[in-house]
Amino acid sequence: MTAQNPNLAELDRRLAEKQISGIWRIPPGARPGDPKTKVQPYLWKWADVYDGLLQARDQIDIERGTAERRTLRLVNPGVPESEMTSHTMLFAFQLIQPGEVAPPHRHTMAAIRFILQGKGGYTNVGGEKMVMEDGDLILTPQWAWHEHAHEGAEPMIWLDGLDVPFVQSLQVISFEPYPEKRMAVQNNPYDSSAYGMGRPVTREEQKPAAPLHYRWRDIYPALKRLADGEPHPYEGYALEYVNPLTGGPSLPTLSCWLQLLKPGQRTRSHRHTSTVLYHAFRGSGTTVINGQPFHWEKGDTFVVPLWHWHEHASRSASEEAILFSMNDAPVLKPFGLYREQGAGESHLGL
Ligand code: 1HN
Repeated sequence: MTAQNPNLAELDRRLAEKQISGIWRIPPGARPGDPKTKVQPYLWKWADVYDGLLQARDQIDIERGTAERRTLRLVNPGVPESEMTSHTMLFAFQLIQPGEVAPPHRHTMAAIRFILQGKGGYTNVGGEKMVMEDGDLILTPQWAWHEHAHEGAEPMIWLDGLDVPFVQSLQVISFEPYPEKRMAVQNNPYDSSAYGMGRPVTREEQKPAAPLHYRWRDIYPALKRLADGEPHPYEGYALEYVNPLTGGPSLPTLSCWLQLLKPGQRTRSHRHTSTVLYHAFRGSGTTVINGQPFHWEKGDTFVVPLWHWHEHASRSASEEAILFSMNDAPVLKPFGLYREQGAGESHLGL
């Protein structure tokens, strides 16, 4: 704000020369009563993503040093210059062809993979070979070496979720290619979560610090059991993928959920200071975000920006809807910045 008083304007100018600024220069609008975000509610259609992946399949070869991943990012129209999905998180879709290897590397960003289609691909994280199946969630903790490879017959597609813009905002991005062409697969007979809550007894300490692989075949029956009970007013039926060692979120910066809406089910509206990226894994529904309806079907992806009222409704009379989601609540809660507010009754304008 430019000062009206010429003496004050002169003071501001002299201070600015010394890299000093009076707090009176902050415009009143910059101190909103409510959190404000540039991130906009938005929905990406599966047909557009899928078509883009198929075209990229024909034009991009996965190569070390150039295109290390055949990955499409979802760009939020409110933060276009960042090419990120929100101010804290990135959702991207990756396609790998039979016989290809996405070369090994590591970075200070944490990543998750949620598997969408194909068979025979695997991710190697820190030597642990995890074969990908539809609906599986696989974690790549920060600074863990990882590569993807495909021993199957048809293209594999998965959803990548990362904390890139958050790590970027802290200016602590580091990236390192693996010193060799391929990562070795650790010579242990199991992957860390093949036996649910059990851990095979081995002669040596071969186990990783925490399980990295959450299987559809385990989580889906668990979600169905949850849906035998009372629904959560704002979430329907939702499971958070927890780190069993800490009881905390999937990763230090990201929390992943799997959510079920029964046919015709609708939730009440609420808002919170975390941002959520949703991917519709099954079924169809409508999410109303600050009064604007977003209709989603299997494969669509949408963002609920922070402090935006939102409620979900299933749009099928016979089929359940399943939403996979990732949120940034873990980077808010430790600092007392997580807030949540529920509305009274549903005001879903369907
Ligand atoms: C990355 O390393 C992968 O390893 C996928 O598959 C997506 C997006 C931004 C930065 C790094 C991967 C990524 C990424």
